[in-house]
Amino acid sequence: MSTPGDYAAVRKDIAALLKQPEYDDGSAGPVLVRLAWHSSGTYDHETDTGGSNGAGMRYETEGGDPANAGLQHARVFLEPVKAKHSWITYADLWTLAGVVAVKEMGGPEIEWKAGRTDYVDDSKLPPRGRLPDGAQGADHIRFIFYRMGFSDQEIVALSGAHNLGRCHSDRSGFHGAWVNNPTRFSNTYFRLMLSRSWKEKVLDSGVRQFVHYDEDAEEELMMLPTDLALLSDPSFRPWVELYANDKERFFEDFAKVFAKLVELGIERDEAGKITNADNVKGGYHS
Ligand code: CCH
Repeated sequence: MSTPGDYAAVRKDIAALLKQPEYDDGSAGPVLVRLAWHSSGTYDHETDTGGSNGAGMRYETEGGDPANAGLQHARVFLEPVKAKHSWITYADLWTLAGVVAVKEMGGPEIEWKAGRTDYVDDSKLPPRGRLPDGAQGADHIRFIFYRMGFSDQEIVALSGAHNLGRCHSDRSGFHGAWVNNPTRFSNTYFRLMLSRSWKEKVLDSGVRQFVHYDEDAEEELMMLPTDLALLSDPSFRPWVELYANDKERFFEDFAKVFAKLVELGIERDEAGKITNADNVKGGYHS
C-alpha cells in the first residue's frame, strides 16, 4: 500500500508490468492504450453520458459489449497495481495506464489529471454501440467522433494509436498488426498507409480488411476499412499526409487529443478538482 495520492508510485508499477513475454508482441502496452480509449470513448456530448468516470466496463452492460472483447486482459494486467495502491479508482487507473503505456513505448508525455470516480451513475451509463466499427467508412467515423466533440484533425491524430498493437481474430474478427514494430509508438502507421498498396482481403470468417506484404516483413500488415477511409476522405487525408511527414507534430497533436479523450465528461473547478464525481445522485459504490 502506497500513500494515497502517490501517483508517481502507481506510474512506476504500471511501467514495470508492461513487459509480458508470453503475451502478444511481448507487451501489455497496446491493450492498455485501448482500455483507456474504450473507457473514455463512449462519451456523448449532447446527453453528457458515457466517458471514463465510473469505470463502467467492470460490469456486464459495458464490459460485455462485443466492442470491448479482449479488454479483460488489460484489466487483469492492472489488478496487481490496484491491489497494491487500493486508494486509486479504476477510472483513474485505466486512463493513467494508457498514458504511461504510450510514454513507455516511446510516445509523447500526455497530460493526465486524477480524480475520476468509481461511483456508477446509472443515468450516465452509455448504451452499447457507442464505439466505432472498423468495417465502416468516413461517415461512420465522423458520426462516432463528432458525438464525443472531436474535429477531423483530432480524429486523424487519435487514429495514429494504430501504430500500436494488433487485431485478434477472436476479439474483433480482424487479423494482424498495422506496423512491423507494434510496441513502439511512432508515425509509421501514417507512412505505411500512404506508401504501400493495400489490397482487399476477405478472411475465412468473411471479415473484409486490407493487407500488404513486404519482402522483409515478418508478417502481412493490415489496415481496417476505417483506417483507409482516412486516406480517401478529402478532409482527413491532408492530416494523414502531415503526420506521415512530421513525426514531432504528430506526437504533439496526439498528446493533446489523448489528454482530451481521457477528460471527456469530467468537469473540474479552477483548482483541477472534479466537480461531477463523488456527489452524483442515484449511483452506487463498487
Ligand atoms: Fe483501435 N482498434 N479503433 N483505436 N485500437 C483495434 C485495436 C486497437 C478501431 C478499431 C479497432 C482507435 C480508433 C479505432 C487501439 C487504439 C485506438 C482493433 C482490434 C479494432 C477492430 C481489436 C482486437 O481485435 O483486439 C476503429 C474502427 C477506430 C476508429 O474508427 C483510437 C482512437 C485509439 C486510441 C487512441 C489500440 C492501441 C489497439 C491495439 C489493441 C491490442 O490489443 O493490441
